[in-house]
Amino acid sequence: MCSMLTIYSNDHQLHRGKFELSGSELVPCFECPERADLVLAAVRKAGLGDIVEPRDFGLDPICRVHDGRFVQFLQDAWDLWTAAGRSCDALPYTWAVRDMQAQEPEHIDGKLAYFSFDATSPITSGTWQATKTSANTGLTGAAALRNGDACVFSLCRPPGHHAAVDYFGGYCYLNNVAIAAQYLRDQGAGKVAILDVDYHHGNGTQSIFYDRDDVLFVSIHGDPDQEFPFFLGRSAETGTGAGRGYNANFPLRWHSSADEWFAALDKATAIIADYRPDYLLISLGVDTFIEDPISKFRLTNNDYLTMGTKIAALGLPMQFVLEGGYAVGDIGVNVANVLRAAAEGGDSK
Ligand code: FKS
Ligand code: ZN
Repeated sequence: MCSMLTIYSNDHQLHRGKFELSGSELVPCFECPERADLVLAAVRKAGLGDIVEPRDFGLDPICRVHDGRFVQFLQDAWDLWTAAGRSCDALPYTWAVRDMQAQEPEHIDGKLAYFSFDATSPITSGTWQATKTSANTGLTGAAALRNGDACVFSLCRPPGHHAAVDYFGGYCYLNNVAIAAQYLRDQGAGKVAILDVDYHHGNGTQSIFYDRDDVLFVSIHGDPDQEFPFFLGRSAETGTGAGRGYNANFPLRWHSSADEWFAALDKATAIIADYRPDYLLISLGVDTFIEDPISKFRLTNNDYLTMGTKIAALGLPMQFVLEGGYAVGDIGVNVANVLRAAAEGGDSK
């Protein structure tokens, strides 16, 4: 049994997108502030341990992962958007593909396109502040691990696992789990493993660490032949250069059962155990839930207890970093179930 430290800030409420495009209709954003509010309430109710505010780490640990021009763009985007006379959320509408020239244009519409890969991630007046605090929420959790905490939960919002070195998308702007992993390395950790259990492939995290052997990335997710983000996440993607063999993808078809999901988890945890990392970071999305409105797996409330138990059985210091989950009525219960079971199985040191 270990006590679970939670890191949380109200700053996430500053990021409140209005609409996203869904099957050619504009619908209210699935990634809404209520998600984090409900997770916080469930964590409180479960009495898992202390809940603290994030510290401010400044831009340096962010820029250890992300391109400086991209970070500057995220800070400037809303002002450039309003200067262009716009008032609703900022969204890109075109992208540089294949034989086009990927270079940063002058106009905000071009910059939005250059620094993104999809149109589901609105930039609003409070997006940068919420995003920066979300990264600090991950960093504060990583610092707690470094200080000897065995179980930590970074209640991040906006999420991060789709954001790469220099592009945002999939509701993600900065890659919280990657920034935390890099921070652990910079603070002297030898090896870090990232297990991504969100329904969607963590393309950003994979891309950031793809050529490295010091951070292992393992993901279970909807098959990219059927599911967002479509262009990364296949099982043949195993890493490149020094990183060859340090990336593992377990894509599963739509409507896969909980048994199939847990069979993949067993393979994923075996790879992590073999790697013998100093720390385990978990990109925790609960959009694998049977009632999730945008996803097609079939996990139930109790399956999240099993998930927590199996992750804790690795016996590693662990940091959970919140990613997706859109069945708002159940997001709190499902996240708290993973954390409670993980804390029960966790090391007491
Ligand atoms: C319905 C299609 C939605 C975008 C899906 C983004 C998923 C985001 C996530 C994260 F953890 F990052 F939040 N397509 N209109 O759940 O992976
Ligand atoms: Zn997801």
